[in-house]
Amino acid sequence: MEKNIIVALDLESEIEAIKIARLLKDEVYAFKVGYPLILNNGLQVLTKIASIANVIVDIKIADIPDVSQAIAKKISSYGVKGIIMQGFVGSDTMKAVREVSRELYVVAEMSHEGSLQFITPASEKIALLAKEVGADGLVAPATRPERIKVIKNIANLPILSPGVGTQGGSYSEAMKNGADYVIIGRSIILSQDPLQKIKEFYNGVRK
Ligand code: BMP
Repeated sequence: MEKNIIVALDLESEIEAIKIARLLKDEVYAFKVGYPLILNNGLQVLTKIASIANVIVDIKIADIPDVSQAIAKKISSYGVKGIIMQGFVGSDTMKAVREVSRELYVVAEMSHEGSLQFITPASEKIALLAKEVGADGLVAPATRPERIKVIKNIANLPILSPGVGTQGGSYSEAMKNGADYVIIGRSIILSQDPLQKIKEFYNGVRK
């Protein structure tokens, strides 16, 4: 079975992140690296994690096209597999980031409660625009698995789904509803035994 968990390395310590990355590298599709690691250790941390396994950078780019493109270009020079951006900024920014990114993942809908206020009402349109600009995948919430299905049906793009474990979503429900990859952070990285934890998701012990 292809490993389809993306572990979110939301840690401040580079030493700890590298330790977990080495431990889990054969069990993940990729590691998601975002602000906690980058702000505490600099962009070089991306190259270090990328030498262990695939890295998807999640700084949810959401600026005007030129600035977003400059950010994505800089990030892309660190040997990473993909970049996550916000979709609510619209297709001009998406196109600009697309041009300079290896793989581009667009957030269609978020997993937290606040998404319902602005993002969820626009998520289907975001998904369609992301498809039009040639995104490689969409982010859709495991906390609302029925939304994964809707977003997948609309855009027919691979879905990366966060919100499993600590946020209350379920790995198996996300998969049943069409998630291709599931993003999991705290319930794996803060566990006493991350390797055992990730295996429990794969073998169904942990839902
Ligand atoms: P955790 O499993 O610890 O809740 O982490 C989820 C990860 O997914 C975090 O890195 C967070 O930034 C990201 N994420 C999310 O939780 N919801 C979204 O809608 C989009 C995300 O990128």
